[in-house]
Amino acid sequence: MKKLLLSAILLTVFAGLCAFDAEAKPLKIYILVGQSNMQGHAKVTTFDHIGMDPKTAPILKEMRNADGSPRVCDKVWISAIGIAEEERHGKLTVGYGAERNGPKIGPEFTFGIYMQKFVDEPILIIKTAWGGKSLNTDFRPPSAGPYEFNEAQLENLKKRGVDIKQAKADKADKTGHYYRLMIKHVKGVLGDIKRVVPDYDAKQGYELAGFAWFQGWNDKVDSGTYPNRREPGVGYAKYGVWMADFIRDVRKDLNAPKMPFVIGVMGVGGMINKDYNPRNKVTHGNFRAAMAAPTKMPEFKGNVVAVRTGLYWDPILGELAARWDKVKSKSRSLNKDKSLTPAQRTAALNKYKAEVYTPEELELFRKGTSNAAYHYLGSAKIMAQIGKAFAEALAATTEKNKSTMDPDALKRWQDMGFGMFIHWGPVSLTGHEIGWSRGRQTPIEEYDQLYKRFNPTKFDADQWVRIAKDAGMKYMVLTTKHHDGFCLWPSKHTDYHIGNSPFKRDVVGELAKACKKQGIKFGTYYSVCDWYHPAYPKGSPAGQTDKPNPDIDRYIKYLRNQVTELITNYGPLHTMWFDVPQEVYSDHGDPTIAMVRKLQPDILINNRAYRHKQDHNKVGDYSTPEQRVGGFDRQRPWETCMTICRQWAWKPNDKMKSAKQCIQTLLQTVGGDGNLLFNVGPMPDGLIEPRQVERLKEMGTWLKKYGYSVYGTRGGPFKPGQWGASTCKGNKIYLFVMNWPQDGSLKIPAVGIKIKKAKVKTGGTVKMSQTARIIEFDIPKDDRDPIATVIELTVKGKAFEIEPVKIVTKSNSAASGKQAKASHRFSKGEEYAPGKAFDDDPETRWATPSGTKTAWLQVDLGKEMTIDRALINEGHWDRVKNFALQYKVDSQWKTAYEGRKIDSTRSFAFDPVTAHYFRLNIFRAVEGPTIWEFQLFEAK
Ligand code: FHN
Repeated sequence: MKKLLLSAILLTVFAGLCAFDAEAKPLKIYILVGQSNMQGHAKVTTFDHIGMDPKTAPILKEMRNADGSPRVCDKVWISAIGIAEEERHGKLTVGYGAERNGPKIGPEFTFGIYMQKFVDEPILIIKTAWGGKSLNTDFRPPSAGPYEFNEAQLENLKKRGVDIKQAKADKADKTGHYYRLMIKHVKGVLGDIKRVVPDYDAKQGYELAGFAWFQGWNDKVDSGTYPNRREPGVGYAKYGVWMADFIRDVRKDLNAPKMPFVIGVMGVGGMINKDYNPRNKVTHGNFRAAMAAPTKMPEFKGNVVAVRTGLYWDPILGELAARWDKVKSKSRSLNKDKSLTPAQRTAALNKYKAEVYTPEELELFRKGTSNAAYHYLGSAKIMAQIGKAFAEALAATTEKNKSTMDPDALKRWQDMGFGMFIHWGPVSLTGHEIGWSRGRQTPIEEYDQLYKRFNPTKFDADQWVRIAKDAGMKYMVLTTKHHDGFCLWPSKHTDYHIGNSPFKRDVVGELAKACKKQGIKFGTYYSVCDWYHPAYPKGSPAGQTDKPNPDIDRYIKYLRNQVTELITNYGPLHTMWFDVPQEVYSDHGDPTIAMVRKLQPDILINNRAYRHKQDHNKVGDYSTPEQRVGGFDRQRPWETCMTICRQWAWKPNDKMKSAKQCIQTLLQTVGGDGNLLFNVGPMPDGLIEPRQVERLKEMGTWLKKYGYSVYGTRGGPFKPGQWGASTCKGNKIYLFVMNWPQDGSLKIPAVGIKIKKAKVKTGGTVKMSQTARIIEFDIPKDDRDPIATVIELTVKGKAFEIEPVKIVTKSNSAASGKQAKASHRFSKGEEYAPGKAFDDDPETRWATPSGTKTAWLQVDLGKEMTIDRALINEGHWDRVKNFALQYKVDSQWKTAYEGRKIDSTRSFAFDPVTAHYFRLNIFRAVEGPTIWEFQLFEAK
């Protein structure tokens, strides 16, 4: 009995500790510092207003219990000073804003709620915030040195008869006082965490996981310290310098060198745009830029971010508040009118109010505000969003720094290898290209009305998914919103969506469901650029026009809301396929990526989430070569996206690729260790064109037979080329021989592998011989498959561990390896020399400087030869628009063949001509032409 009792007691004690779970991680501690707006002057009485906006209503749900009482966070502790005489500490709830006329909240309430959600562990917030404090003096960090009065200030003090010495002494006293108070309090709390977090166990330790700074007002209005406030980049530059000092000193003093920082950039009045109050536009703009300056410093890249709080300003409340200033001055003037009785005064004031506000407006103003504009109107709606944004930004920074692509998700995706891309929307009614035809082939007004007659009644998501499955595709990516801004799901963040078309049905939803049902992975394409959305800076045609009221921050908010909607409503998605991030860079892109990862940790994100200043292949989880097969690469995951016809969206009688082209493209892609995302553009009635369905079925038929050589394989070890491509899995290598060398057998470098067995999977027999250097395969012509002869090789050990090698099959081009010269060269080096077009290696090319519009490439065959056929490989560039194949006779160039387009690899036959020198003369190219292979074949 006694033993049972003892173990019961132990159990409860242990259970108690479990609240903080035995293998408790270090307690994450977040520090919130600033002045009155970090104190927080948003009264709890303004909470209801949050619920009146569908966008913020979900936040209110997190802030209140079902019975409407404020939430008390069980796993968030807080210690706060500066909000009241004494320190306040306990479980986070309302009332940790400024105490006077409370209860109030600052950013700490939603910061704590959302930060705890992000980290999913107990957290501690230490908040030190005092009203009316500046960075230049009160929070001045030690390494900023003493405060120096400038000439103008000293002048001014003298004029006011102030004792300079005393003034300097007073300033010295004040200098850094609140910086030291902050550090002292934080260290005090860290010294005895159990005092504020009863369940804290010193053994678990703590981690200073983030710092949020929300200050600014007292510096912005300080024309003494910042005399040239109107000078951009100069006026407030010192603030940025001291802010950087502050970050370094805090990290040093708290021994947290890597602690991520969020700077809450002032945003009273909203984002600075043409409607911003002109009186303050310049100075406020300069000050906000100075506040965010540290985020641009290399040492702070990725670990100091800015949150532009203007995003969360409520313009309606702001406008109502502006009117209240009139009421206040009216009241002041009535108060001065001694002829009025109090009752008359009140009546007059109420009459005036009724002129200024409608009853609804006054109600809204009362409901939504509780303090002055510089305290963000005391609006809990604004403060709650700011707190959440601070948490998101810190989580994003931390997340980004932990770069968390889910490797298993990547493996699953690579094993799939082949997916369907779908470009669709009301534009299909026109047969022109999606997005790009807006303001070109189709006037903008007409384009934007297309959805009113978009009614694809034959749309059947199950049928599309079946077509993809029958094609051997394992995943699908749909354009949920392309550059034209139209949404194929009933988004609650815009009216420009399928729900407001005659069709009404949720295309994204139905397709996501159908994919799930048939075991196909579903992903969403989402265009970052939006030439339709008023806040996105660029417009149609082709993003080459400027919008009248650009507001990139507002647009990014819209983008993040929609991306969240897609993941939340239709997830889990296998990928978020962003596109054309024209005006969006890392400062907006990284937090978006982190947000997406947070919403779905195993999602894959492509490399078009934002424009990377140096190398777009550093963005996201995989690269996306377009309309060309990417280069062999086993390090950086990649996926070629390509159209089955020419256009992305449906176009009547668009030129469709042959089955051979389609299947060879797939094999060249997986042979390069890439995935192929093959695009169809469904018709406006909702059907995928029968001829495209047929073509896809042909691919499916091939994959039904030989899919084992594609799915779950890796590219190589024999790199793709004109000869073909190879994949490997386990101890198998699959050769896809697409072009047999003219001299008969395929010779591949032995690379130290012993082929134990070779089997022709496409039928027939293979004669294989191997020496230490070369392995030779020969298959009778009749057994060679016109699309790809599949030869399965069995090797000892893991085939993937064989060092990848290139197979350059000597073409029987008369020009192969011959002397070459050209009118232009991309660079002095050999890399893009003319000879690269005659080396039988489809991975090398002759290139010309960008902007080159005409050029020629000449080869010396070494003697007179009679030629009647040429092959030109322009890779994926499609730049040559008019050219001639010429040969020199009596030092005159004559034309053997003239053409308009090469477009990837084409061979041209012409009447036999005899000459020593031949050239490709390019009369017109859209961009610096580049040729990967130029081959000439003797007339038989
Ligand atoms: O402009 C788009 C185009 O319409 C299409 O969506 C492709 C797909 O990768 N991406 C852009 C062009 O790079």
